[in-house]
Amino acid sequence: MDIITGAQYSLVYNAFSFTFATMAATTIFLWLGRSQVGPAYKTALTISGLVCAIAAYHYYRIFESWQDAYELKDGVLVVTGIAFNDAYRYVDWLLTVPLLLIELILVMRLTQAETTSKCLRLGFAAALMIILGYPGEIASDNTTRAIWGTLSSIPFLYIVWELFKGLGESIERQPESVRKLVKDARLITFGSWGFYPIVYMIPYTNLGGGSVETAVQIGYTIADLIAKAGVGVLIYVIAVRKSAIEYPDIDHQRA
Ligand SMILES: *C/C=C(C)/C=C/C=C(C)/C=C/C1=C(C)CCCC1(C)C
Repeated sequence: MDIITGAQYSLVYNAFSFTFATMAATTIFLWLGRSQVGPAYKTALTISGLVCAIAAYHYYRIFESWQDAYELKDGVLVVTGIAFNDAYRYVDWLLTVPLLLIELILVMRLTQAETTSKCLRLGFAAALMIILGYPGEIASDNTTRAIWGTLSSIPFLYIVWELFKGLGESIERQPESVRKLVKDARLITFGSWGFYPIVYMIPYTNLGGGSVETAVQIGYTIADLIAKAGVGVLIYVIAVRKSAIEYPDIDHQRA
């Protein structure tokens, strides 16, 4: 473990705690929101809530692991020898990243055949991207990190291509009032996802060890908040608007 300052420790500690609360609250919001949408959109909200629930659990575990890794001795922060467990993050991503792509596809309400084939291809590519990134994340030397990072970027580029090329045509078929929102959801997904490989490269900067650890933890945490809670709420708004058009008899709350 790298030596970090007391201020860096507190910053990461508070960020993990805040993120646990935000993910848990968003889960409740998204699941309660199911009652405001038509039947075709309920699964999209169930899955969006599930993503935040899985993340809330893992942030709680990450938070505990962070507490176990350091202790204050005579006013000085020291490492306890219990390693901070980065695997929670990657296990979380392995579950949530395919689900995030599925929630985006579900809210578009494509044909059944299109939905199945896109969910399978994108879900598989997303899982592969995370699996290939992990050996690099835990590697102690930067060459190994670069090799696995490069391999992981191949499925990542495929996903970006599918989001823009494959889903592009389907977006043009969305009702006009939600077309821009669906495009925004795709753009925010792309923007926040693009942030992860940048954070992954922080160890190549000439920041000191403790600052690298802090910047990586804060960077991934911000990206997770946008990609999971932020996109989840956007999916909710799209689902409510589309339901108002497609199920005029349901009493929707305006969103
Ligand atoms: C909720 C978590 C999300 C949306 C995580 C997304 C993660 C990525 C897009 C990670 C991508 C990576 C690369 C493209 C190369 C370097 C290794 C990774 C795994 C950080």
